[in-house]
Amino acid sequence: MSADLIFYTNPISRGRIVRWMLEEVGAPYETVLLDYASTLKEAAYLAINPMGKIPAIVHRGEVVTECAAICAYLADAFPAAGLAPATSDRAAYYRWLFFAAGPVEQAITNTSMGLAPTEQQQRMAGYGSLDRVVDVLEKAVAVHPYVAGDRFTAADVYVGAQIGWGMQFGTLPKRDAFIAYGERVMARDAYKRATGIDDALMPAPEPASA
Ligand SMILES: N[C@@H](CCC(=O)N[C@@H](CS)C(=O)NCC(=O)O)C(=O)O
Repeated sequence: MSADLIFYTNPISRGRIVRWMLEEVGAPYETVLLDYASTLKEAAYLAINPMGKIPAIVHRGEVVTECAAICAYLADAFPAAGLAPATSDRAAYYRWLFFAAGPVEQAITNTSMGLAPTEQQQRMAGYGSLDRVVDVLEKAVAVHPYVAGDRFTAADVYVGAQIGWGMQFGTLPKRDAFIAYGERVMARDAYKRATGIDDALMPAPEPASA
């Protein structure tokens, strides 16, 4: 019988965000590793995610894709982990989760591809400009210890991963608020466990040629 919760990933991918969330939740899951050059675009996986992208999860037969959606879904599916605020208290939680998955992600991607909207285009681009996004994100993580208040939630997994990787790859500036927030969320045991698992799955480096 197949597992209740299946995780499709590759250690060199956004799947690391979902691994972190899975480790926060603490439910058992089966990992299926996919290869960029082959299995990711084969029919068996396209039947799960027709985008041919990772990560994805299948929980009790239901597919969830998109990292931010997976984080929110897992928080709701496993309420004992306490990773979602009460439904009456989700304003900041939804706001910053979607802000990170939309404007932040798009601004970082476009900028790293050398695309910068003109002032006119910024009105149409959902993120406006990278500078504006960075300023708003900085304030969002500086008000409270966590992005939705005093308690760590699934939104911190996603926002924390965006900020951590953004600073690591130089796509976000190393502002004090980002550094302090990044250190806070990445100090979590679940983050360290997830990183350890994915690091151990990394391909061995090519031997240096003589
Ligand atoms: N919006 C998606 C992005 C997923 C994505 O682009 N995944 C990359 C790896 S980080 C991928 O699968 N790329 C392989 C490809 O497009 O062929 C999410 O948040 O999950």
